Amino acid sequence: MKTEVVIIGGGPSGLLLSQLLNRGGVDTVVLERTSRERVLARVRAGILEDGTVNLLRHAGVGARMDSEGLPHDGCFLTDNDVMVRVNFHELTGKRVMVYGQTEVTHDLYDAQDARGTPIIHNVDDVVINRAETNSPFVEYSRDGARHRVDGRYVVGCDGFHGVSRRTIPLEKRTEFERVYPFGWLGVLSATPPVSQELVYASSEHGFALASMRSENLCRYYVQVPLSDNVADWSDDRFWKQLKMRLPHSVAADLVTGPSLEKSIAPLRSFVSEPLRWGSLFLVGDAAHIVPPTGAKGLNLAVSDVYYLHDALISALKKRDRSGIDAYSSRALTRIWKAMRFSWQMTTMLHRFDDEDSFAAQMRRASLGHLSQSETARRDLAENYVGLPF
Ligand code: RFL
Ligand code: PHB
Repeated sequence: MKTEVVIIGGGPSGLLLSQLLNRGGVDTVVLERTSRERVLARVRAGILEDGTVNLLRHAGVGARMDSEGLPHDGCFLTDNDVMVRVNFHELTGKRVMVYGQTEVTHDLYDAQDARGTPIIHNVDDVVINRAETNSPFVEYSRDGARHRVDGRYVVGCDGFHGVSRRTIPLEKRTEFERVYPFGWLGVLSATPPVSQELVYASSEHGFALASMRSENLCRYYVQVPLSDNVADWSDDRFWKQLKMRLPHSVAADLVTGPSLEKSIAPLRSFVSEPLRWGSLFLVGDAAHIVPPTGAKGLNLAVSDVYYLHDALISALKKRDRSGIDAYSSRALTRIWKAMRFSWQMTTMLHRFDDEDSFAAQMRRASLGHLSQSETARRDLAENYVGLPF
């Protein structure tokens, strides 16, 4: 098979890149390790930045998001019973959209099907060959046979555990990493949200987040030790812990119900630089991971896609390579700012096991400052709604 851009990974970044390239007249082939059903069964991000919302509209996949998504003007940060509201809209003129990653991915699959783009599922043993040259090709196994796709460029959208990043020789890249000593236990439940807006709750019992997917579907998280397993957490234990961590006035309205999904995700900050090796580019979680506290992961993948789709269209249709030459440094400038914000939110809101008494006072002082300073709230709001692409 021959195409212009081979995309490895059919998650949100691979599908959005493919959709934008196709609309710009560029042919793509998408290779995905699992089935469509498994990609759509992952419960992940829930918050879309203003720029993400606009790019999805521009890609022709905004209709269902605009009718079913919930625009949010602000959120709450709390320290035990003290609550601070950050009004994004008043402070920045922008809002975020509550619309699940699963739904975004669903809309992208529908749009790609309508265009007839080849999305090949259940591929194994993907190998990227001659990535450093102008004639790369990708091999994979499917249905007991080995296949080959040739392209002018290859883009790795295959997440943190994919093959693309590891195809770049270690001596050609630098990794930066911070692993946090806790994870998030997430529960999805068909119950009405405890609050109209998200609540990021810091408490002496640890962090909790009250989020949602719709008027009758909630997503809640509690900070847990890395050694915990999902089996350690009955629904009952989860609801009790959540209640203890939310402010009393919020917890009083909590409606509980059976969990529809329950999973634990470790928290990590990670960047691999640069995002290009010859004809191979990295996008999204394949190149960087943020802890979920600032809701930045999917949104960062989308800003990478924004820079790269434009650059690839210019390179392939106008023979202008300046965009692909600048891609890595342009994307990394924004990535590091989101890294900083996610790390700061994580540090400000979580309890660290080995922390001293000073750390708890710093958290308290950060939230106290936020409640008193409009400048501090504006800074948080500006980062939360998303820095410009
Ligand atoms: P994905 O979604 O991991 O997709 C990668 C795809 O590549 C496939 N793949 C391969 N395909 C072919 N060959 C191989 N060798 C392959 N290896 C892997 C995989 O099967 C998969 O389909 O990466 P992508 O597209 O870059 O998207 C990134 C986002 O998924 C991620 O950043 C967000 O989910 C992070 N995140 C959040 N981001 C936000 O912007 N806002 C949020 O509110 C938010 N909340 C979250 C989150 C992530 C979480 N977890 C579970 C890590 C909440 C949680 C709990
Ligand atoms: C979610 O709804 O899954 C969610 C929302 C905000 C975050 C992280 C996750 O910061």
